[in-house]
Formats: sequence, structure tokens, C-alpha cells
Amino acid sequence: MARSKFLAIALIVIGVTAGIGFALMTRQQQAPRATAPTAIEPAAGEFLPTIQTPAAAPRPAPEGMAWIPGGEFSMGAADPLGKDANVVGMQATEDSRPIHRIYVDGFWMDQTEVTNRQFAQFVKATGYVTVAERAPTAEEFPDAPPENLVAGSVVFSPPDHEVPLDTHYRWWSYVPGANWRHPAGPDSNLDGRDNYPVVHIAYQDAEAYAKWAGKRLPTEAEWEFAARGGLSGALYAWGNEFLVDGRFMANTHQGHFPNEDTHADAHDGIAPVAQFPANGYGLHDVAGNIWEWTSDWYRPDYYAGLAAGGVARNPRGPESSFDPGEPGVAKRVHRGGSFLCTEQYCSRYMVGTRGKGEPSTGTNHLGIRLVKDAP
Ligand SMILES: [Ca+2]
Ligand SMILES: [Ca+2]
Repeated sequence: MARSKFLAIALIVIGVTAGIGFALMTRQQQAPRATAPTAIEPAAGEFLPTIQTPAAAPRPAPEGMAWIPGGEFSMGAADPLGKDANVVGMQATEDSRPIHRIYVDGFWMDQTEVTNRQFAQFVKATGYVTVAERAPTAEEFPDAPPENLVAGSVVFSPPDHEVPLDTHYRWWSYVPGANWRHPAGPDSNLDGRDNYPVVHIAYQDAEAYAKWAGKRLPTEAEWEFAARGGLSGALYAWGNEFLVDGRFMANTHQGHFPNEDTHADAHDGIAPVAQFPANGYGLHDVAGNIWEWTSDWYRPDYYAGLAAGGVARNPRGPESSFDPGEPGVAKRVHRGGSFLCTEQYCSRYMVGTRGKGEPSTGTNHLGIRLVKDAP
């Protein structure tokens, strides 16, 4: 998703999803799509056991952080057996192959997504103004009509009826006045939401917060090692069954997407952090609730390059970004899926799967979880 597209399309800025807007989007949809450069089908057994580094966690533990021991693991995702790509959603695992072997050093990681309370402390201490609170400039977005250059962010705005799942512009709108303090738009606020994840965080906002907190964003490999919690090849951060003894393990979307969330998991929309069980490393909500930024640039062929070189040690992502679905828009990797992910669309709460986003684009289902190196 890219902010520039929202700013360039006037009808989206004012939240009207009329025919001409869709005509514009349809043309984009029909642009030639490059196929993923690698089509290596994972064979059974490609996932090898995770080998955790045996060293004990350093002491003391930073507040709210869990020790991730580091080690060697198999990274990536295979399509779940018995499900075709349409069911998995958006060909979710094509760019998550081949399964490849990675080593990462140990590190500390936030046990939860960064909350509004934490982000407010940062803003109070520094006076930082987030990207969504600043008016976009004509220099940044030369294709946008001047009247669209207003501060705001992208908000989930579901229709009240079923729609084709062909373009996300059917349920996302650029809302003037939306930002971390006003997550659903100017009339919303953070009352009672101290313990909710902060959202509408652009990549540079995440970096600024991390610098203040003495932390950093995880690499994609660190994120996946941590999210797997010591398991190898599991579909989810907790195992291979979506429900455990009938219990939901993550905040996702139930019901017909995008118009109806039956919230069988007890949360209609975003949830406070840590409402679901932690994974094997003590991390909550690595699946679902909000997407989380990583520091890697996105390329669908990055894993193939790594796989060709044996065990990759502490990979930090490709030198540049390429998304065949939106060529020319550099993107960073997002991980974990959100409260909007469903089996019908974008089932990327599956632990090895990937997402991506343009760095200046925050939304109300995207935030942060940080890491800290051992001394
Ligand atoms: Ca939910
Ligand atoms: Ca999450």
C-alpha cells in the first residue's frame, strides 16, 4: 500500500468510493504483473529443526522484553496442505519460498506491540510529530492535486455490503485528521486506549521512537525466528491448528471480509495488547492484531538469493526494494498480519508469510515491536 496513490486520487481522499475512482484502480489492476522469480515448490521435510543457541539470557532483562536466544532455523512458508492459493489468500506464500536456513544472534524483543502509553511518553519527552500529523508536500507527492495535500492517514473503512476482493481501495480510505492520537479519524481519540497498540506509524516514526527508546527495529529474519518461538515449520506461532482446544490464539477477522466481522475471537477490530497467549518465547500478538514494521527492504526473490548461499548469518535484507505488484514504490517488510486478516483474504497471520508497505504509509492496523541487542 502506498500513500501516494491515495493522495493522487481525489475521490479516495474525501472517502467517496464512486465509479471513476474504481476505473482508475481497475487500470492499475490490469497492469502486467511480474511473476515471482522463483517457483520452487517446498518438499516435505524442507523445514529442519530449530537449533537454539544454548547460552543463558543476559541479565537483567529490559522491562517488557523477552530474551530471544538466537540460533539456526528454517525460514519461510509453504502453502498449507490441501489449500490452494486462493484459499491461502493473495498467494500468501509465493514470496516466502524457498524455505531456507538462517542463523541469527540472540537479542531482546518487546513482548507486546508498542502501546499508545509508551508512544505518548516518547512524544511528551521529545515533541516528535509523526508523518501522519504533517501535511504532505507537493515536492513529496507531485502527482497529487494540491487540495489533497492535507495531513491524514489511511483508515479501514469497510463497505456495508459484500464487494469483490480485487482491490484494497474498496475498504481503505485516506482520512484527513487521522493519526496515532485519532486512530479512526479526527472525531476519535485515545480515551481508554492506553494499552492498545499505537497505529498510523510510518517507518521514520518507528525509527525515531526506537532511537529514543534505545532499541531498533527487528530484521525480517529476527522477527520470524522470534515469532516461531522455537517451533520449526509450524503454520502458526503456536502450532499447526488455528484453534487450540476451541480457543482463538490471535486477534484476526471472522465473518465475511471486509463488510462483516463477527468477532468470534471477542475483538471487533483492534484489541489491547496481550489478550491472547504468548508464544514459546513469551511474545504476544506476533500473529494478528496489528502488522509490525521490520527493517528489511521487500523483494519477492530475496529468499532465493539467500538459499543459494548456504546458512545465511544475520541477514539484513536486500540492498533495494522491488514489488512486482507496484513497481517503482520502494517498500519495507511488514510481518504478522492484523485484526483484518482472514482466511478469505490475506491470511498472513501464518508465521512464515510476508507483507510489505511503502515507508511513509501508516494505517490503523500497522505499528511496531522493537528489539535490543545484548550488551
Ligand atoms: Ca478479531
Ligand atoms: Ca502483531
